[in-house]
Amino acid sequence: TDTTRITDYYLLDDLLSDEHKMIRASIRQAIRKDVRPFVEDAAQRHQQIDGLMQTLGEIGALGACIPAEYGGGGLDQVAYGVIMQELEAVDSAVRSAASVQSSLVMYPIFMYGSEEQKRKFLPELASGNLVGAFGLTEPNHGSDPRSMETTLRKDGVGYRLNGAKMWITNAPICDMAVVWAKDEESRVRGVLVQNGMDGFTRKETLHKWSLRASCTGELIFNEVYITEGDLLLGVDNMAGPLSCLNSARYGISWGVIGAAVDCYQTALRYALERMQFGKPIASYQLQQRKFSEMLTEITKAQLLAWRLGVLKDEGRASPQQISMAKRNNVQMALEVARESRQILGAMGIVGDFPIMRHLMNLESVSTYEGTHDIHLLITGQDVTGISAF
Ligand code: TGC
Ligand code: FAD
Repeated sequence: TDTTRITDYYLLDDLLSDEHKMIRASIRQAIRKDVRPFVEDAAQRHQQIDGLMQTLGEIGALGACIPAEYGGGGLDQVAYGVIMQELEAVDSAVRSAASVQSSLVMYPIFMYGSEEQKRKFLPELASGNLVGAFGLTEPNHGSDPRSMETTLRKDGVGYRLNGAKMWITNAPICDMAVVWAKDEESRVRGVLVQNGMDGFTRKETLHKWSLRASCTGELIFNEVYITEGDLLLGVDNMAGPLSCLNSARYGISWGVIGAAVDCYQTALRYALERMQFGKPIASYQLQQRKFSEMLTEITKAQLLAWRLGVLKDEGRASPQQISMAKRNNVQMALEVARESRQILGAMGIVGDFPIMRHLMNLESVSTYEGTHDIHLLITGQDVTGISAF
């Protein structure tokens, strides 16, 4: 038996349908052929992967849960999770691209947009012909988006959008963005901003040590004219952006397992071959403890993600349950990446292996979509009934 292949220790595949397994196999095969060969170079050069969104569209990795009539996959939540896991096994930047497009751009248009907006944007986003971005975070408001300063002011029959969003995935290359702003009654409104609108500019954030194969940047609005048709009329409070986060955070809870497994398998293969003191390093108890603990934590994370997916499919997953899984699984993946890097010794720091890249990526994943601390406070509030924010 090739022990490095065993990462489904509790035979959780039995919990997946044949369709889930088929989707996983097809995404795995495509992503490893069409994207993985280019990831390391893109990350080293701090450039996004050429044509990534279109590739993701072609292989069916965008809008998995959006109905087929709008170009989506019409799949269930577990299928979405399985897809995210395959993407993040390659690189968190790849999963990030799909998370933003599917959960943060397509989802709000589907949930809160008009029929016209759905028909106009969803098929183009699903195919990857359009790249979307999600603007919630601002320079002065990250964990506390409710205090946002971006405004939507009435101007004749339309509105004027002013403000700035920061740390926005795909901002520099986006064709359109779902942007959250406060109107004059302090209601939180969703606005569809398109590239080319007067007063809308984008700026790239440089020198990142993390998610280097993904581009991040600012969205800046200076008196951008917005019509009624550019607004998402189905929501006017924080539940709008926060509901999108539920979907993306859920995807991350699956995705990071992919990154963790990639690190674990790499380290195990290495430890079985690397000889020190005349024996493979995998034969030493200290290293075996690391592998045992990593596999235990991976297995617990798999169970959490799978169960959350089932609850989500039944419409029973609470935001607080999603927070618990996002926080736990990202922390698990970070620890697995760190341990795996140690096991490779000096070899752990070079790009010949994917571990350091995963490790650096996961630092961002632990911050975005709600920080490690914020998710703990969400659980704390749920347990005690007292907000500690
Ligand atoms: P709070 O007063 O608790 O709630 C305000 C209203 O929203 C409702 N709500 C939710 N609805 C749906 N889903 C959720 N998860 C919800 N959480 C709260 C709530 O019921 C209430 O509704 P109503 O009708 O009673 O008014 O909200 P708060 O302002 O005190 O904030 C709570 C807090 C801190 C948990 C929230 O602000 C938060 O989650 N902060 C973290 C910010 C965050 O996660 N930002 C992510 C930005 S996007 C991103 O990072 C993309 S990375 C993309 C990638 O590359 O993958
Ligand atoms: P802050 O909120 O300033 O937090 C700083 C520290 O203080 C953290 O450790 C936090 O846990 C802690 N803290 C904050 N409040 C409390 C409290 N009440 N109690 C205890 N500790 C607290 N945002 C988008 O809208 N769209 C995107 O596409 C997007 N993509 C991103 C891509 C990358 C690569 C990164 C790094 C971020 C991205 N973000 C995006 C932003 C991300 O969501 C924020 O960085 C995140 O929400 C945290 O906000 P902040 O960085 O301002 O940190």
